[in-house]
Amino acid sequence: SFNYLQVTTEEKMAVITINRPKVLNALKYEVLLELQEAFNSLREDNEVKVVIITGSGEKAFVAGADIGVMANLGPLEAQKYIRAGHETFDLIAAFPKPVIAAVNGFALGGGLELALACDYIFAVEEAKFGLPEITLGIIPGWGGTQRLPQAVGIGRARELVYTGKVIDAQEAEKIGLVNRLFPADGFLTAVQAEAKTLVQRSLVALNMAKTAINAHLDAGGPAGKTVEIQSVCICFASNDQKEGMAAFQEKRKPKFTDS
Ligand code: CO8
Repeated sequence: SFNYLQVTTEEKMAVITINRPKVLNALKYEVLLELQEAFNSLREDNEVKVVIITGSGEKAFVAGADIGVMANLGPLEAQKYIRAGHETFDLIAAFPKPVIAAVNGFALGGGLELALACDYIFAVEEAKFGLPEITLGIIPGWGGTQRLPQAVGIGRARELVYTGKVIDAQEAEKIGLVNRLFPADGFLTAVQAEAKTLVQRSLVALNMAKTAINAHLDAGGPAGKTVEIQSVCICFASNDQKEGMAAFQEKRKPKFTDS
């Protein structure tokens, strides 16, 4: 019953596939709402112990928030979109069963932020990772400024956020962003085979393990996320944001002039 997701369940594992391949599975607002709906129903589903998220097509996991949607948002509309992303990814991070990101291609911007909200990441050898928001005149706004430093350390996170550079899967594995790489051929089957180990574990114990690890991650409180939301909203009041996103759509280099 979803427009932008496919959800299948087999052997106690659910697979959610984000299905907008023409725009590299970009997460427009309605996709976020559908993700929330899917997770809310899988939470109650006793036939499901593990959730795997992946992207449709061979090119991308998720190439980020939808730049076409964001390009001309006013500050309040931007705030609504930003909050929806936070609510969705917080729901996934706190989901009472393990959630694995199966990154089958580009995981950029909001796509990497989605993967970072999952318990861990498996990827194909050709996957690419990055937070290129700064090249659009904004900053990561769906938890990336908080979760990336936790995943790879503060220096590497700063470099990725300030430069917006995209790294390959081998480097992502080396810096601990990705747990393991697999060939593209048979990727989802390989991820499901790994996830089977979790199916054999106690759901109560898995839930408690996740709760305890999350308590460590959340020990700093919500202040970081609040600052991130305010900061990305400020970017949406700049000319540089309009220029950065127009340049992407016109397939040219942006000229940033705000001070
Ligand atoms: N949003 C909308 N459309 C997209 C996106 C996207 N994020 N990414 C790709 N597309 C579209 C392209 O415009 C293109 O459409 P068309 O065929 O109509 O021209 C189609 O998908 C295929 O893409 P490309 O032709 O660009 O494919 P390439 O192989 O040449 O390049 C890339 C692939 C490198 C992935 C390239 O598409 C790219 O750089 N995409 C954008 C990546 C990016 O900057 N992501 C970050 C977005 S910002 C973000 O996620 C912020 C999240 C939190 C803040 C929320 C604030 C509200």
